[in-house]
Amino acid sequence: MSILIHLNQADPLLLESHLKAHSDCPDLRIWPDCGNMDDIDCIIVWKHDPGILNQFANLKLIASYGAGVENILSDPDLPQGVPITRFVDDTLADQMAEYMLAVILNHRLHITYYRELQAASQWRPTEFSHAKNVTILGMGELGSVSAKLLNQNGYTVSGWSRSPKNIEDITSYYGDDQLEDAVKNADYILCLLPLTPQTTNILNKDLFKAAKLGAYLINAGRGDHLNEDDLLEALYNGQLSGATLDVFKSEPLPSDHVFWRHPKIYITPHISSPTDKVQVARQILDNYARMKKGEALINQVDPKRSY
Ligand code: NDP
Ligand code: OXD
Repeated sequence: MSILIHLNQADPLLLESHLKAHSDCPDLRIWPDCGNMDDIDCIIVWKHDPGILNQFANLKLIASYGAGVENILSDPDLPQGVPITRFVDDTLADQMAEYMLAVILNHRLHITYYRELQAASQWRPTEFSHAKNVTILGMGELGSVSAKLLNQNGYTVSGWSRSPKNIEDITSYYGDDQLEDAVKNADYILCLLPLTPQTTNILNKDLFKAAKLGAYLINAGRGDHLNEDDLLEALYNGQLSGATLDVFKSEPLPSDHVFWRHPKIYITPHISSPTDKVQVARQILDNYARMKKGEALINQVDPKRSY
């Protein structure tokens, strides 16, 4: 049997080389060169073309190349009952935590601002901001590690999730009823939620109004968490002081999008935590072996909760 690699906006050949480095790697095919479709019992996907997954009669495993699985779960032709796994790894969580700390430091210490002043040959010292209250929406694999790193760096951190958390020195809020309380004292609101029907559009004007005046938003979850018009309005009326966005409704962000030229918006091109190819290759082959032996899979997604 064979594994099919179907990646958009990621390099299938690079992943193939990392998979092939392992002696237990089975036959590999790269979309669209599937060969006999009945040979395929596992597909590795990232931003796959919807409608293809139900074409493989012997499919036993769908492995996401990344952590987020909303593209898989929202595929109307998703074959029912085929297990889905996602990428969970320390490297992913550590990178995200570093990104969050870097963005906050950049904002508090005005680093990018000085680069802009340099371009205009301007010497204009400004005090550091002492704002150090952070609320993280989504306290899973990534959010909890970001919370700990920020706390170790002297930030007062709260987290919001579906279920309560018990992490030393981190205040836990949970459930829809506690969302407003979670953000009301935050200088920085970080979104590390999965995209689900419940979290779509969650970064909207109600949340911004509930937040502390002048809060700063960092979204590394998904573009569809954000109501773009509400963000523009909140930046215009000062409800939010700025935003760093790593993810967008449409990626790459179209060149005529208003965000590119907005003075209070900083853009990074979905790089806050890229998949580590070495780790993902090993993890998928381990799950492939487990699937073959009928053993429990690691990092299996629960389609009922959509993440
Ligand atoms: P996890 O599944 O480990 O964590 C998800 C967290 O969100 C959990 O704490 C969960 O609560 C919480 N959550 C889910 N639904 C709700 C809800 N309705 N209300 C409140 N809380 C909710 O995911 P990861 O941490 O691994 O990844 C999170 C997301 O980050 C990914 O889905 C992806 O979209 C994004 N990502 C972005 C990357 C980038 O480069 N920009 C890289 C990797 C991931 P509970 O703990 O109670 O279950
Ligand atoms: C992911 C991502 O979900 O890169 O892994 O966004």
